[in-house]
Amino acid sequence: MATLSRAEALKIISEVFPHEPTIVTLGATVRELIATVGRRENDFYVLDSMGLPVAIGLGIALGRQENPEKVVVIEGDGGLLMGLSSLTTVGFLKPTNLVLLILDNGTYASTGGQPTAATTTDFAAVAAGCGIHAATVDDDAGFRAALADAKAADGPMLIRMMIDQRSIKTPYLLEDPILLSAPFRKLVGRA
Ligand SMILES: Cc1ncc(C[n+]2csc(CCOP(=O)(O)OP(=O)(O)O)c2C)c(N)n1
Ligand SMILES: [Mg+2]
Repeated sequence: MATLSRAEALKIISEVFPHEPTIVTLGATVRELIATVGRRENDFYVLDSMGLPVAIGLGIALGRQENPEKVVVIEGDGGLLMGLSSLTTVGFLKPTNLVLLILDNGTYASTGGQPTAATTTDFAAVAAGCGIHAATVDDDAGFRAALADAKAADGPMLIRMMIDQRSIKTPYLLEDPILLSAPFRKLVGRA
């Protein structure tokens, strides 16, 4: 049973991966990350391009193969379902520096809590079937242990992090996406 909220999960992720290039999905997850952790130059906010974070993370990871730092993707269950086919390419190309973190609340929480097919889909089994090392975790200790594994892993890893339905109220992010992504582009451009 999930015991952590999305904001609590995001805080733990930011503690384990404070400086790594991080592709952050859309909707409330972006706003909660900014509200709980603040803006970081290593975060790329995907905003409304639902389903693309894994593909974006894969491209960035492939471009940094000689850099030991991990590239982290934070995706929701609904977003992963939309971009599920990207997992086959991750398993095919196996970038050693890619970490996929799926915050699974079983719903499209950002748009009203409609249930997703994640409730009947075993993401860890799907990832394993694609050739990606994977784990499912549902509490603080499990999150931290799996994140430590992913940080040390010699290959791509997917962690399905079961979270509860709690959301925090946050203001909309209405800035120009080009300007918003400038610090991240500068960071990966020089690394
Ligand atoms: C192509 C597309 N369809 C729909 C949306 C609207 N939308 C924004 S966030 C979201 C839900 C995302 O669900 P999930 O990835 O599970 O994240 P959660 O909100 O549950 O944290 C939807 C449907 C969108 N941005 N793009
Ligand atoms: Mg969700």
